[in-house]
Amino acid sequence: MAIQRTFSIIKPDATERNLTGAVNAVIEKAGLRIIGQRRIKMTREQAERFYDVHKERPFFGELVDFMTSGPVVVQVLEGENAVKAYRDVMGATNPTEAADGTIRKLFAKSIGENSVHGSDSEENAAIEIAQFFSLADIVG
Ligand code: DAT
Ligand code: MG
Repeated sequence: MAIQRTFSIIKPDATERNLTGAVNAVIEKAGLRIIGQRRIKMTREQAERFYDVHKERPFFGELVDFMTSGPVVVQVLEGENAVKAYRDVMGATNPTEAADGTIRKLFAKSIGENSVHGSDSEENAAIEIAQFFSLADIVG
């Protein structure tokens, strides 16, 4: 498998508890390199666009409220098979179903406040990275 890039967000429940470094330690221990990183406060417009695929789901409003409730850290991660490698180390969406040692098992508060986002395909990774980063801010 080739070296790949994926997009990550450290969500407001994690930044609020000062867990950015703790999440990054798990990411780096999994062999992924953080090659772009920025702390931002998402606007509603950004969050709605980012989660557009979920706009018909009953939790959409709650999700946008949460993602705009505090600072997030947007990241570009690089490594071998990075999309799947990051999904594996994130753990299941619902932290009660997440495997031991995963970010969501370690830190997530609930299925909604689940500490991290990671792209689900290489195609979506490219779209999501472009939404938050310019090329000059990614240094591999
Ligand atoms: P993932 O973040 O694991 O890719 P997803 O794409 O299905 O999961 O959903 C995006 C986010 O929406 C998820 O991280 C948290 C929220 N979410 C998903 N299912 C939910 C539910 N049943 N109730 C509340 N929030 C939910
Ligand atoms: Mg998803």
